[in-house]
Amino acid sequence: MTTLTAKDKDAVRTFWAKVSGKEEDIGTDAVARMLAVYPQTKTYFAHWKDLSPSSPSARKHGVTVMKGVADAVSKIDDLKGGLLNLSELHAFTLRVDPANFKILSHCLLVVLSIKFPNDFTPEAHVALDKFLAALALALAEKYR
Ligand code: HNI
Repeated sequence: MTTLTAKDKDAVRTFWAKVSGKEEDIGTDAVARMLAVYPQTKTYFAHWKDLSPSSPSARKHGVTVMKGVADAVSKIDDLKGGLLNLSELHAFTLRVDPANFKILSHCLLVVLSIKFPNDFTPEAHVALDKFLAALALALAEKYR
């Protein structure tokens, strides 16, 4: 995996500053897309009352995920160490197949590109793609 350069990290932090205040909408859209486009992801949310992409549960989970991503941005220099607890939760308690981390990352990238068409330059795209790949890898850390 390509490592994040200092420039990439700066680009991620700068982009994330723009996300601030819009987390709820972005997270909701990303989770809604995940459920709609990759319906196999619904298996993890069988306990929700309503599994449709526009459900209050999807919105709530969107907020949760975005808090996790924001936390990861703050730990960008040590994602593996910083996200150990979250990795453990997904690996042992929730038992989420790590393939799904890539799916959600992709959905998030799509939503960011739609919401911030001017800021989503090729450089920002590369940096965010690398960051989300590193985040997915860090979340998968505890699986073995
Ligand atoms: Ni995920 C709970 C962060 C991907 C299924 N998830 C959380 C929590 C955070 C979080 C934060 C709350 C933890 C707590 O309660 O202490 N999840 C993230 C992040 C990503 C991610 C940052 C990737 C970018 N999670 C996924 C994926 C799935 C997933 C891809 C399944 C498709 N997560 C869950 C489930 C829960 C969860 C299930 C429990 C919450 C619930 O409502 O059931």
